[in-house]
Formats: sequence, C-alpha cells, structure tokens
Amino acid sequence: MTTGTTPGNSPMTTDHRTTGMTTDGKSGMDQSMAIDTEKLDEDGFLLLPAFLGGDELGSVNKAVDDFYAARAERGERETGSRSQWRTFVSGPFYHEPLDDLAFRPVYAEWARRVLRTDDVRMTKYNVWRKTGGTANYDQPLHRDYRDQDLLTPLSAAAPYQIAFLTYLDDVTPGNGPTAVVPRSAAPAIAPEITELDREQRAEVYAREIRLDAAAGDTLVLPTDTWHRATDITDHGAVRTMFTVMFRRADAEWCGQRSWPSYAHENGFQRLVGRLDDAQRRLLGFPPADWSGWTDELRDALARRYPGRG
Ligand SMILES: O=C(O)CCC(=O)C(=O)O
Repeated sequence: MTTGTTPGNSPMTTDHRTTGMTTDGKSGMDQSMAIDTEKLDEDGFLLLPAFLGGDELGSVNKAVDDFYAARAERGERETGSRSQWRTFVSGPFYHEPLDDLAFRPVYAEWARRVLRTDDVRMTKYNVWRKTGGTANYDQPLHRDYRDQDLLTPLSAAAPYQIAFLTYLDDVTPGNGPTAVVPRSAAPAIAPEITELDREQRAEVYAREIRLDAAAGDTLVLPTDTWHRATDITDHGAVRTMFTVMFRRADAEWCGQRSWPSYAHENGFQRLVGRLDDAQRRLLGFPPADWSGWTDELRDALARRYPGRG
C-alpha cells in the first residue's frame, strides 16, 4: 500500500513518513536509529516506518489476539457498551509479550533523543484494538497534555514528554486513521484550551491531515500537537495501536501512571523481575550509583521481584 497522508478536508498531501533508517540502512529495530528531530519539531509529528515487521509483527499481533480473547472470556468491558474506550486497555497488562513490547530498549532510546536527555521515565503504555461498527471512534481535536501535564508545554521545540503510537495493522482511510494538524498549519490557540469544538473551530479541522500508515509504523507525537482519532468507516475493519509514553526524568509535572501502586500485584512483580536495571530505571527505580543500595536491599528486591536469577 502507499503510505503517507490522506487529506482530511484540506489538500495537504505532503508525505510525512520519514526515514527511520540509520545511515547504514538498518531498520527501526536498530537502537542507534536517527530520529529526525528537526522535522518532528517543525511538523509536530513524525511517522517512523517499520519498527515492527515480518515475523515479529505477526507474533505481536498474535499476542494481542490472545490478550483480547482472554479478556473477552473474562467478560471485561466487552459486553453491552458502545463506548469507544471499551477495548482501550492500560498497561501493565500481565501478558508477557505485550508488557515486554513497551520495554523494548528502542522506545526509550527514541525518547532520549526526542527529549534531549539521557534520563527518561515511562509514564504509561496501552493497547487499543478498534473494530468498525462496534463504536463511534471519532474524537474532537485535542492536545494530550490536557490530562498528562500539570503545566502546559513550555516550548514546542524542546518537548519534555513524548508519545509513540505503533500501529499493528495497516492504517487506511477506512479504518480510522489518526488525524493531525501540522504545526505550520495550526493557528495560535491559548494553551489552556486543549479541545476544539468542531463547529466553532471548523477552520482548524479543515487543516487536519489523516495519516495512512503500514502495520509496524510508529507515530511520534508530542503532547501539544492537535490531533484526534477518526471513526472506522469500514464495517468490521480492525485497527490496533500500541502506545508508550515517556517524560524527561526531571519533568515531574508530567505523567499518568504511578508505578508503585502496582507493586503489590504478582503480575507486576513478575514483570519487574524480567527487567534489567536500565528498564527498571524507566519505572523510577534508583540508579546504580544511588547511595542507598545495600546487599540487604538487593536481596529483598530479588525476593520481591523474582526472575533474574
Ligand atoms: O486512535 C488514534 O488514532 C488517536 C487516539 C487519540 O488521539 C487519543 O485517544 O487521545
């Protein structure tokens, strides 16, 4: 399929899919991949191709199938509701391949590059399988900092929080492409306004573009970019998206999840047990040079989070 953008109401057809390749041509799985931060700053979004591909995409999709099947079996929010959020699930999932996806080092590496820091924290991750005909997925244009930031972004050119939205299905005009308003087309709007009424601000809606993407592509989205979900118009069509967000470690005013609140759960203890020190750091575990480390504490944590031998 052709990958690029589909105009919403406007004739903007620029190809915003950027190269995710390194200079030596390796794919998005290579952690040294160069993100074009200048283009991201300019446009307010960036589409990275082929983060997941081939067999790997197949096994992630299989994990998603299994996850939703198990969830449906347990009857969790699956029946009765026509809310678009019915199948939106926040991590931790306690489904190993899906939880582990969020901790792939490449996401954190991208976050460090975009946020211009060596030290980042994961603020949330979620999976969302949408199926045409089961809900209206249309959303108003909004900026994500509305419920993930105590401040408002200080400068578009130096974000301190970033989202990665990985599409697990091809995204076509009929299965609910994400719509974005490129920065160059977005009018100046007071920062305390984080959602736009369709009738009152029709001129902004007219400037949105809808992003076609291939399964495995990742949309990089700063929290001040105007964007929205669009409805799935093809009956029965499916679009699954996996989202991971990070903040700068020093931006304590951003975030959604409080990881310690899960620490009593067996699934979380097993998940942390699988993480290495760098991955644990993403959740807020102390750094290796923290003065509080003792053998006694290390032993206690090895018992609390078994798995690393
Ligand atoms: O599903 C999408 O394409 C975007 C979702 C979104 O913008 C949101 O839920 O805030």
